[in-house]
Parts: sequence; structure tokens; C-alpha cells
Amino acid sequence: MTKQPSHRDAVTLGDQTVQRGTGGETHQTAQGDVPTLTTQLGVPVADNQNTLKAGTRGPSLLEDFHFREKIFHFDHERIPERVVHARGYGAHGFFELTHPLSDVTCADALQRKGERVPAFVRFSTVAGSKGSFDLARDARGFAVKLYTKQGNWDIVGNNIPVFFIQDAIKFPDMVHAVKEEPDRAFPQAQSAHDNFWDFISLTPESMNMIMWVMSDRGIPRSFRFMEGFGVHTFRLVTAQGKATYAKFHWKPKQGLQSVVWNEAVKLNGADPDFHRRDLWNAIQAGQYPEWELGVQLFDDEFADSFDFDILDATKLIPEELVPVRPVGRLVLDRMVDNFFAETEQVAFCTQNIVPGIDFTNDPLLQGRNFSYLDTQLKRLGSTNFTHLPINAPKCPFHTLQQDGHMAMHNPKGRVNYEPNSWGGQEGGPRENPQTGFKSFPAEVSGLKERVRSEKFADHYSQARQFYKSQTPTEQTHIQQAIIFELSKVETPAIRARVVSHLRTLHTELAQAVATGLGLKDLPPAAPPARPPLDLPPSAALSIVKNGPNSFAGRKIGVLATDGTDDALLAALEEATKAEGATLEIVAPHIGGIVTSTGRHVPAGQRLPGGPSVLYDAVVLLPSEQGSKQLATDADARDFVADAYAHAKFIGYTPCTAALLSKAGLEHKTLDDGFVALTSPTTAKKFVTTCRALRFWPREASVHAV
Ligand code: HDE
Repeated sequence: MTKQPSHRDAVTLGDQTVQRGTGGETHQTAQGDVPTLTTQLGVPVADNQNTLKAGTRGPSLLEDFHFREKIFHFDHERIPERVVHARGYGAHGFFELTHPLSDVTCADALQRKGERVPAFVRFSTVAGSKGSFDLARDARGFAVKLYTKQGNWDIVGNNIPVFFIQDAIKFPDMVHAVKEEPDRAFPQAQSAHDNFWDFISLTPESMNMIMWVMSDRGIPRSFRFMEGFGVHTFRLVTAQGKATYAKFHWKPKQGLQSVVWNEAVKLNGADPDFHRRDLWNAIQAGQYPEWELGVQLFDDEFADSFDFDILDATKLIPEELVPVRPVGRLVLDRMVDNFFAETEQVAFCTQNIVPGIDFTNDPLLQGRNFSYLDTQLKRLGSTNFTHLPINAPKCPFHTLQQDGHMAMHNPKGRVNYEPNSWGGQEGGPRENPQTGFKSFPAEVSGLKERVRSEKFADHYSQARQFYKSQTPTEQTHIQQAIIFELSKVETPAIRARVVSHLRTLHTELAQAVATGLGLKDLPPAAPPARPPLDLPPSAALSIVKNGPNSFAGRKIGVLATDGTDDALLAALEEATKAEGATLEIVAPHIGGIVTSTGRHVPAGQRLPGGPSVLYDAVVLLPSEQGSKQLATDADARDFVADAYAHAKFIGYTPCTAALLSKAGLEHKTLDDGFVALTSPTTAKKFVTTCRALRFWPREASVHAV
């Protein structure tokens, strides 16, 4: 057989000199600093483009071990996704203690002011699968792993301080109900369907959580702008064995912020990765997000006097009753090297606590302590998941556990049991009554029965309190969210049952929802197991009342064209930078624009791919000529109309009249959310105005347009 001529030669493609293979494909070969590709076992690979064949057009040979290893490994790349919280995004950072808690706990990480421990955090949605979109209406996971000197401490929390159910035994039902319906396999990542609301309408204990998820907390602007909560009551314990109850809070230094629902719907199409991209960009730009850890501390006396059971995870403790005491700061400053190795394989377990921290009898927490360990085995495939670098402690550790799939640390030497009589180093690790973990010796008594405490029975009071604590804008959002969701429910009886609960919760809310659903008669109020209390509003529960006083970390989209006023653009760039915010040019072409002075400015987005939902505020800065062109462009019209409808601040120049009018807006009727950019000094004024984040007074009129 004659050998075929080789087509391999070096060609120049753009800025690269590359190799052309026998199929005409281009690729690089190992030279200089470029390492040689090898098999898993280190055998150098000569050709990664062609399988081994018998003859040029002949059959592939089974002997090709490189091909078989490559495909075999690829076939097994997927592991089961998390049954809940499948879609998540993680980052590394540190926790620094600012206010030691040594008076209430011996936890090592909480002793010495200024000391840092490494941290890994994973944020997530709950219901959607791994590939679902970021702006689902949902709770967000806020799971923190602290690698302390006394072992790993996980606070596996959410961005909402309460939960749907009171007992872990209901979790599979609750999750089945919210996930896609099993026969049709939709809807994905949405609670707006019959099964979810059917379950909710039959589970009044979910009412408080429903208020939170239907509020703007369910559609955060970014992970950086949301709170985190440990949810359960935990115990802090001193070396002397004194215990104090504790609730954990993470408060974002960046302030709270959410989007509006219409924006969320559009964001999911424009950028399904909006939240993960936001975190990635912020950390890469050195804008490290930061949260303050705080604790609410209380004792048995408070617990006994409190209207609700502190073991009931559907209730919170208002900050007005027990203030949040600051403890330290969590800073995220490094993205992962590899998403799978770290974010996907990280295994949080509520049972991961350290000396000085302990559980309470919260029946949800007790159930979680079983579930997380169990689920990691299924997901990661081996009891040795703690050997993975992301899960391994960063302090010394010595166990006598051995073997199993993928064992990477086995005991050294002869001894793998205890007690033994070998003594000294040879005898291996031993228990340590001084430093070892000791459970708080809580007294336990009672009958063995399947019951729930009477004190768990009030399901409406805190839900009402939450609703009452919102600004009118936020209350409208809750009403609209419930109307939206229930309008997707096909069964009228389910809709009516939910409204019955709302009526017990808050009459005006029920009435607004009933009207929105077109219900002729308001259904009777659901009979509460306990008459609801009329609790005072709590300012801490509102997002709008806890916004930032700066526009730092936010993003302005500038709609610009060739000929855009250079002085104005430069002033905007400067003011944005000074505020700690970012600015992105949205232009007719991705190649960017040439300003009035001939400066070339690259574009961040081409207009059809850069709708205004991607930005916290927008500026209309085309040239006069550009403005005329944009006035005929549907994408430009939507850019303006959406920014307006989403109550965003809009900077504009006089030449944009035609464009504004295409979006249904006239110069003379513009509200105070518009800032005319007439001189470079007005650019600064615009950025300062943006600190309020949204111009909420506009919202009421938006629906009337
Ligand atoms: Fe989870 N939850 N959960 N959960 N949860 C999981 O563990 C579970 C609950 C939370 O980024 C699973 O590793 C039960 C409350 C977060 O990897 C699973 C109950 C809160 C994450 C599980 C709850 C959470 C999970 C699935 C009712 C807020 C993602 C994958 C008793 C305080 C962690 C996994 C990450 C994940 C069980 C309720 C937060 C199945 C049984 C309440 C942030 O073990």
C-alpha cells in the first residue's frame, strides 16, 4: 500500500501560526512553552485529530487506546445534579472576625479579632435544573463553608430567613410539587403551576415563606445584593458548657437590590447566566463582594416568652426584638479554577459543625442532618467525597477510616483501629476529651409520637407582618406576583383556596389578588388553627428600605453611536468610575463607535444583544444623526421603553426626542427619573441620582401606558 501524501503544514490564521491537519483543520502543536498533550497515564499524544485507521479510508482500530480512553472518560463526565439547588455558582474568599464571640462560644474561628479563615460560598436557585436560567422566581441558596482550624463549619442557608415547611418529612412532597410536573416534565424552574400551588393551598404553614418568595426577594438583582440566613436556631456553646441560642445573618455591604418581574422574564432570555456573569465580572474586576456576619443571640427566657417556637423554621425573630450583633466579614475575592472540581463537587452538609456550635431540635434541621450526607454519597459516588480538595479540611486531620472508592488518604503505618496498645506516634490518633467536639447536654424527655408542638400552629401572623412591612411599591409587586402565578394555575379551585388563605393573612392583599384573577366573589377566609396576631411592621423586612446609599457595583448602559458627544461620554465615564460603578457602551455594531472628537470607544454589546434589562440605569447618548437612525430601530425603541417601564433612571440628550417619542415618551412629560445631560457636570448629577436605584413613583403610571 502506498502512503498518502501528508497535508500537514504551517499556516497563518489571524494573529496565530497554526498547524493544518490532514482534514484541513487548524491546531497548535507542542513547542516552546506549550506542553505536550498526554493520556491520563502520561503517554505523549502525537495526533489528537484522527483515530487510528487501517488505511486512509479504512475502519478504525480498537487498538487506539488514546481514542478509547478519551471517549470513555467523556461518556462518564456527568454526575447526578443536585436534587434541589442544582443550578449554582461558587467563589472563594475569606471570613475575618471583627467582633469576637468568645463570651458565648469556644468556636475557634470566633475567638481572635482580625483572624481570617478561608471560605467557599455557593449561591443557587432551588427548583430549576443545572442548565436553567438565573432569574427564576425562587429562593436562593447561600451556602458557606468555613475552613476553620477545628474543622469545616458549613452554614447552609438561603436568602430568605424562613422556610416552606416545619418538618423535614414533608420536604420530598414540597420539592416534588414545585419541580416540573412528572408526566409532562414542565414547567422548568417555575413555581407558577398547579402542583405547586395545590400543595401550598393545602399547607398553610408555607404562608410566611410564600410572602417572601412572591416578594422581590424571589428575583434578586444579583447574588451580591442579597442577604443570607442560617434559618434555623442553632446553639453557641462555651468551653464551660454554657449555651446561647443563635440565628445567623449575612448582610451584603453592597445593599439589597432586586429586579422587577417583567425585567426578570426578559433577562432570562437576554442573559440566562445573568447572576453568575455578574459575580464573575465583579470578582475579576476586583470589586470583591462582602457580607457582614451577624448573630441574634437569645436565651431560654426569651424563647419561652416569644410568640412562636424558636424551633419552627417557618418563623423569624424580628430584629427589633433581638438585634443582630456583628461578628465578622465574608469577602469573596477569587473565582474557582474549575467549575466542576469546585462548585459542582463542593458538598455542603448541615452536620458540619465545629466545637462551640451545636444544633437545636428544629425538626427541619434534624432531618437535614441526615439528608445532606446521604445526598453527597449519591451525587459524588463515594464516601470519600471529603478527600476532594474543595471538601477537605485545611487543618490537620487524622481518621482511622480507610478504603472505599477513590480513597486518596489512607491511614499510614500498621494501625487502623483503636483502642490499640502500640502507644506514642505508632499508635495513631486518639480521642481528646479537652479539645474534642461535645454535644450540648440538652435534656430530653417525652412520649415517642408523631406530633407537632402547639406553638407551631400560627401560620399567618408573621406572613401578615411581612406584607405590612413592605413599601406600597413592594406590596404591589407581591400582589402582582401572586396574580401572575395563580393565573398560570389551570384549576380554579386551587386559585380560590390560595385566596382563602390570603384572606386570613391580609384582607386587602386577598382582595387585590381576587380582583386580579377576576374572581367574582372573595372566597371565605381559611379558618386558622390559631387566631393571627397583629404584629408591628419590621423595617428590616423590606428591600427598598435597606437599599445602598451608593451606586457602587452597579452598571450603566450607554446607548451610543458614531459622533456621540465625547465630552459628555468622558464625564460619564469619570463619574461612573468615581462612584465605583461600571459603564458599558451599547452600539449599533460590536466594533464600537467613533466619538465627536474621533476617539474610538469599543462597544460592550451590539444593540440587539444589549437590551436595557442588562443595566441598572441607562443613558441615551447618540449623536443627532445616530438618534435619527435609532428612532427607526425596534431594538432601540425597546431599550428605552423597557428602561422606562422598569422604573430605571434614564439620562438623555436633547437630540433623542425622536427616539423617546417612538418609545411613547415626550420630552415635556418626562418624570423626575429622567436627567437631561446638557453639560459634563450633569453627568455627575445623573450618577448621584442613580443611587436611589429605581424611580419607583413612575411604576403606577407604567401599567396605565
Ligand atoms: Fe436543603 N438540600 N434541604 N435546605 N439546601 C440540599 O443537598 C434538604 C433546606 C440548601 O450549594 C441537598 O447537597 C432537606 C433549608 C442549600 O450545594 C439536599 C430539607 C435550607 C442547598 C437538601 C432542606 C436549605 C441545599 C441537595 C428539609 C435553608 C445547596 C443537594 C428539611 C436553610 C447547597 C445537596 C449547595 C441542598 C435537603 C431544607 C438550603 C437534598 C431534607 C431550610 C443552600 O440534601
